[in-house]
Amino acid sequence: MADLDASEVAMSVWLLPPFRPRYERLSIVSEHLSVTQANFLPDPLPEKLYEGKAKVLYPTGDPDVLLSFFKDDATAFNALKRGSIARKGEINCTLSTHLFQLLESRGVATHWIDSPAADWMRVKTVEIIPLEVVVRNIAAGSLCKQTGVALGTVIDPPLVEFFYKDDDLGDPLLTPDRLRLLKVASDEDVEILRSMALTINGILREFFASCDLTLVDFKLEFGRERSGSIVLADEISPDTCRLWDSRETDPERRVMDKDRFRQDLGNVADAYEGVLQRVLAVLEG
Ligand code: ADP
Ligand code: AIR
Ligand code: ASP
Repeated sequence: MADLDASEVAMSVWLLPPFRPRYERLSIVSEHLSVTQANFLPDPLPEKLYEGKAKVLYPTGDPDVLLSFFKDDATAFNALKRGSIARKGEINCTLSTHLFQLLESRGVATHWIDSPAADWMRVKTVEIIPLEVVVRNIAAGSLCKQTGVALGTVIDPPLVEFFYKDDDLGDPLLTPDRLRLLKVASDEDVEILRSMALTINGILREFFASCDLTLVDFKLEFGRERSGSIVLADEISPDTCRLWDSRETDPERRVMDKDRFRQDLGNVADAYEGVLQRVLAVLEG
């Protein structure tokens, strides 16, 4: 979706049938997925704009608004490993919804509009900046693999890293000079992304701590609205965050995120469910 062009969306949208409110739920099968079509969806469901590894984007009657369907499909290592995690779509969409709302309430602009069903989110159309912005509070994953820093080393102040969002290239880590060479974002925008990422880290870290979850690291994506302003986009979930059970010290049992799938640790769906339950308990408590 990195090269989504608002005029292309507009072109495809004006041809769509109008929204028709419908109150019965009926199952339909589109090319790749079976969804329960509800009254918020155009009938028939329009051609998808984009299908990625974890989500499908659909146009709406408004070119500035997209519908994002969260799939149960799971991939890792640039889709070399594929599988499915029960209820992942609903869990990731629900968690993202709550976390985007939390961030909005603390002054962080996001693409989130609403969530008309557990696995559907309405978002503002943005032009995705092709960078994966990773914040690390504790060493894990590629940082350990590439630098030899021991797993679990506390990183203070947190590390902010920029990866080039390009599956064909394997999402390489960028240096400041490579960032400038690629011109994917100006120096000024890179500083805005860094500052937003650190603000988001502060808010999420504190929130997850209240759920007895340690926010080890996470990946963010940002986009530009038609007005030019930069907003947080995509999702925040156990697919995109490393979360450790802070009540647990065992290095395998504490893992409550996609690393259970990546490393074949088992009980993957239970871990995602556990994160949702802890978050809901705090929000509803
Ligand atoms: P991937 O493309 O990496 O396989 P997904 O399956 O999650 O990832 O697909 C969602 C796609 O939608 C991503 O490419 C993401 O950058 C893009 N995206 C996320 N939010 C928006 C938005 N508000 N507007 C346009 N594109 C978006
Ligand atoms: N991430 C990176 N690319 C895709 C995702 N989801 C997330 C991981 C982890 C963080 O970014 O889930 O939380 C850092 O990943 P890594 O592999 O660089 O250590
Ligand atoms: N999101 C990437 C993939 O699906 C990388 C990962 O999460 O491991 O392959």
